[in-house]
Amino acid sequence: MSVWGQLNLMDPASPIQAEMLLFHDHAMVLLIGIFSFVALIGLKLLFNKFSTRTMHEAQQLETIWTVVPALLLIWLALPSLRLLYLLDESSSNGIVLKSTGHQWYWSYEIPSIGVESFDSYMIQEPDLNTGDYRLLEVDNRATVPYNMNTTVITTSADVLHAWALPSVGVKMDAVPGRLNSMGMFVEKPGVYYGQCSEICGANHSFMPIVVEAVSVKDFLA
Ligand SMILES: [Cu+2]
Repeated sequence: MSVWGQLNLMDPASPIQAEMLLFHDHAMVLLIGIFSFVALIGLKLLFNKFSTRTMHEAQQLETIWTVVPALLLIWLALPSLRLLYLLDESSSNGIVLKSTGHQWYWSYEIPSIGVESFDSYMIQEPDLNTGDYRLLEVDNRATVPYNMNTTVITTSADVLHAWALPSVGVKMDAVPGRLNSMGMFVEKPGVYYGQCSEICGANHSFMPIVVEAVSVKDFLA
């Protein structure tokens, strides 16, 4: 992947992540707009000789610079709230993928089809094949069906971890003694990469997450 490619967000593989990307762009429009405007005004003030020493009030101007930012904030807040509630949506159908964080690997379980707990360790650098991603490949991938609701349940066996899969818009804390669940809907077949997202100790950087989305038929096989 090129340097510039790495600066982009990953391509969305779920409707939720597509919404998040749109919201990111929406927020950036506001952010870049405000930043440019303030920079412009700042420069203009630096380079002119106007003085405001004798000006005590400007009611109209003050009204405008109060109301306009308030409207801009509403313009930011409403889509943000919408996204928040969309994220909270979870369905009770579909399969459950249970992921447990350990120092320093993940283990997975799919109880509804009788997949017993298995460990997913990072592949060490000397063992990588050509084209593999360094620090991202694992020996046993978690598998989920695509175009179907999946619930991810996560917990931890030792310290805090976080299960994150950016391209499907899932990021969830793995807390010892507690189950967190989140809806996941992968709409395209593929292999998706993520990393533990809570500083969890010495090998925090070396417990990647790999999920493979396959068709329901292949999944059951
Ligand atoms: Cu961790």
